[in-house]
Amino acid sequence: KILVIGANGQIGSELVEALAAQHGANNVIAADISPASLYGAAVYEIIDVLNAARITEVIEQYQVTQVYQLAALLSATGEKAPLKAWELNMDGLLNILEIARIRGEAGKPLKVFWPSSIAAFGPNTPPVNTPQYTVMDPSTIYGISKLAGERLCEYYFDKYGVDVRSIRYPGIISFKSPPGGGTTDYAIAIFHSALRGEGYSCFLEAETTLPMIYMPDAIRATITLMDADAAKLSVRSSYNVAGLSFNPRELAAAIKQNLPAFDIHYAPDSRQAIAASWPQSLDDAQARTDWGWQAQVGLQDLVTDMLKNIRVDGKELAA
Ligand code: VAH
Repeated sequence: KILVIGANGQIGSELVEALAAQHGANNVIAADISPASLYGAAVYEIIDVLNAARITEVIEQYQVTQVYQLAALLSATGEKAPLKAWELNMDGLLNILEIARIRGEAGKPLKVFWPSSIAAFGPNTPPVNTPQYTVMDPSTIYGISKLAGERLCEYYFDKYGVDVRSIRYPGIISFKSPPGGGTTDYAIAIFHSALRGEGYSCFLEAETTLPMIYMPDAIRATITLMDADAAKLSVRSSYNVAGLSFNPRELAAAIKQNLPAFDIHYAPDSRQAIAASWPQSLDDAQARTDWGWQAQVGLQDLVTDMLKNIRVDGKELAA
């Protein structure tokens, strides 16, 4: 059985769907701190990831063998509540790693997935084709929690043999669930504005290039890594995974090709400094070598698919 904690989030909601399709809906337990609202999972439990006893109770009840720990506060939200972000992001991960250690020692091993982020890099990280191993000086509490989390994952693997696996996600673009307080979420909000026939006021500067990934590629990367042969994995901190890189100007131009009336203007806010501290593109050669990663979705396909599928205010709209 597979447990997804943070199932109501941007990644969690789609990961539950994909895992249910692969393993059968009754083998996927969707859990979040709030009641099941958005994503009609077959099996749903309320879990606060800061409550280790509750996590253990659900793992025991369903004989869980895989846990995806996705509950977190993202970059922009984290800067408004740094201590809350640190506690949730770090203690949430530590609870899962400790449970996996204890169960492993009792002969009931858990395979764990935990998301890192390009936010784990910082202003002194080489920004173009950022290597798997490099300078990492994150300047947001979210990024600091991701760097610390990566070190914890590698520590629990090396010291206790916990089979924890991780991906440094780029900015994830999707249409199924509302984004959760990220800096890269301009690239989702822009589509809502375009489809409402409104101009978009972008909170990043036109030339701020960031590594991004379309949700279907992000989900495929996650499941491929979790299904990979453990012996092939040379990285137990977190893998660089690249989708595509673009900036607001390039994204707006691609949208304009489909919706000629669309217009963008720029009103950078505090999120510009966050984005400017992150890389522009990633070297994901290690993921390609170890577990066959290969991005499939480029900018034109992403724009076409988003315009076709995004629901603005719950209404289907002809793109
Ligand atoms: C954020 N979408 O903006 C998340 C992600 C790389 C960005 O971590 O915080």
